Amino acid sequence: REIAPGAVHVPGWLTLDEQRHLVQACRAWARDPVPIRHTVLPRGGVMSVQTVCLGWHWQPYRYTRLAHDVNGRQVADFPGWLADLGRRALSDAYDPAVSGSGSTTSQPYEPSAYEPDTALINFYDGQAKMGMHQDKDEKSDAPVVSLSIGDACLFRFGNPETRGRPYTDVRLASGDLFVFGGPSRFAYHGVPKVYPGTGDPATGLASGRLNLTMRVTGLR
Ligand code: MD5
Ligand code: FE
Repeated sequence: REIAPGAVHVPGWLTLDEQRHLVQACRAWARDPVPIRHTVLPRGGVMSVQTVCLGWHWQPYRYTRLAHDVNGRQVADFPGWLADLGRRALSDAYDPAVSGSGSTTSQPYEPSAYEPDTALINFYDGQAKMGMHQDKDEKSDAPVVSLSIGDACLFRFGNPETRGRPYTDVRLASGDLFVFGGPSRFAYHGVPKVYPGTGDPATGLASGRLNLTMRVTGLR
């Protein structure tokens, strides 16, 4: 379903096997080489979400190779299989036959040209939230691919102009794909609520919500 031009939600895109594989991979990345942590914001706030990165380490508001604010180590490489999954995500999200998206903004980006070089893996416990924000630390307007596993959440997708209305509330559940491209790439968005107990333990995640986003930093 196309939520806004270039913003496409594909419910149940990941198979249970793919979700299990991603949960296992995220479990390993959450320990080594840089442990998952609550990001501390420059003004002293602590995010309720826990984050670990691949390829490039994000700390507000820049990307570095070394996790200076955690243990100083270089983050794990962005694996080729994950980039392949990202290209498949783009190609399905912008394929009207798969996503039901209108033809108006289909294929705002050529999937085979997509080379994501960073992933942010966010873990939400039952109380975690993410306030409305824009992702503009990337020096590229390539789409963001977002994958959700575990407990469902309320995802608030806004507009590129203001933090407030108009916005569209979407429930993101385990296995859902969301692609943010074209005019939606720099829209405000947030996660006001997680719905504890709504995930399937068969994914390997007993509680909480995992969100993995792939991005192009535009750095080298
Ligand atoms: C989440 N993550 O569920 C959300 C979903 C983040 C973040 O917001 O920054 O880690 S991904 C939503 C998203 C990410 C990047 C760009 C855009 C939306 N967008 O351009 O609208 O943990
Ligand atoms: Fe974001």
